Amino acid sequence: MKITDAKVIICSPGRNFVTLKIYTDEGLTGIGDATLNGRELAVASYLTDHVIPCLIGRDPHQIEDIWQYLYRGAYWRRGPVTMSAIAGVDTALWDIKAKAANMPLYQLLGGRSRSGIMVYGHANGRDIEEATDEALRYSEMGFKAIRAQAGVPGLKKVYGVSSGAQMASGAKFYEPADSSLPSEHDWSTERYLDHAPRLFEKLRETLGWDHHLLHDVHHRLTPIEAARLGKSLEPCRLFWMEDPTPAENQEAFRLIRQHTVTPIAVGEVFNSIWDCKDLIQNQYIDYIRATVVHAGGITHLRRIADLAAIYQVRTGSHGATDLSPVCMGAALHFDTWVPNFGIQEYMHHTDETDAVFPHDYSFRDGFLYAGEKPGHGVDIDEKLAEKYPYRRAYLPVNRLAHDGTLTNW
Ligand code: GCO
Ligand code: MG
Repeated sequence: MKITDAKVIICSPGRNFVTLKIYTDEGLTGIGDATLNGRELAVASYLTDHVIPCLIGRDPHQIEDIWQYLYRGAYWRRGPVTMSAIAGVDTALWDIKAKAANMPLYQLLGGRSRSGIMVYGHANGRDIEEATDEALRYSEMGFKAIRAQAGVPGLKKVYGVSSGAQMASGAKFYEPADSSLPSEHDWSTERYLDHAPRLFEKLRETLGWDHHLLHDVHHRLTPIEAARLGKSLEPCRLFWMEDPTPAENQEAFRLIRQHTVTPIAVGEVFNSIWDCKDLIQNQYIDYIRATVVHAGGITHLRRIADLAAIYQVRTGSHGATDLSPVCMGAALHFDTWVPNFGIQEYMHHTDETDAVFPHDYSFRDGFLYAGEKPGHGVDIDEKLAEKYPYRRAYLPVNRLAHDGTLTNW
């Protein structure tokens, strides 16, 4: 088989997505997600201008060789743009290989390791009461694991909390890139550290102890602040505390680890095994959240998961709405196979997005199930996609409430 062509499809059915479609001389096609929230066009150019010309004429079955060719061949290794582009190619090639084998992708990876994929949904509210009502709603929808976020008294806008309008429309999600130029949020660590434990006390009081509860810190704390948060949340027995501090310096997690037994998850912004290596080998973390789309595709994510398995670190892949259904489909096949699976994030896409990307995965009673169609089971309706052209949209920035210093959100 030979690759005859490839093209990048950019569309915005509610939000922006970049999809790579690869064509072969045998008529089989495959698609991969290459979306990088807020920097979509950089990946699209990387693919169109620099990667696609190198793919034509290659054998799509040589997935590993093509991965190495793109990774080593560029000389400039790693980074979110490069690795999302490679992920788009890699995912499309696995899709083609599985279609050629007439098997669902998880079968090629090594077969089924579990009956379904436990997912966590996002309950959030402007205050503790609203977040608790949302958590109850998620419990009624069947979720066994719920991530909870609440507004903080005295702060106007906190990332991860839906706007009033979104809540009123009954949305089960917030949109990460909410504006054509970055919107400005405010932050106070002092207020947050006093408030967050109260949210989880209320959730345990209301929901009891049967649900897994998760919380995302969005890299906002220093290691010692994160240690304090982890300690104060211990009585509420969290499934994990996510992104407690930025991980550019992996060593920063040692201090958190020394002070708390609240499990730690990190990795949604990681793009290679090198971002995870020290965290995993030193057992500073419990869950690695790298994804198919941002960490070089299935070929590379498998390597990360295998390293993690040696140290009893489990997977917990990022699955926000800015990762397209193509990524979700591929992730679910990966999750169905991977031996050290932990949990999968699941934020509902909009109906427009679901229509553009027909898929065969399904949600039932707190679990997602990969479909049985050959490939990863997700397609793109190109005609419909054309109706939703790209619209610039950015993630917010965050400033300290008392003096406006730019900080992490
Ligand atoms: C999560 C995330 C998202 C990200 C977003 C960035 O855990 O789901 O933190 O909200 O911020 O996906 O593009
Ligand atoms: Mg997160």
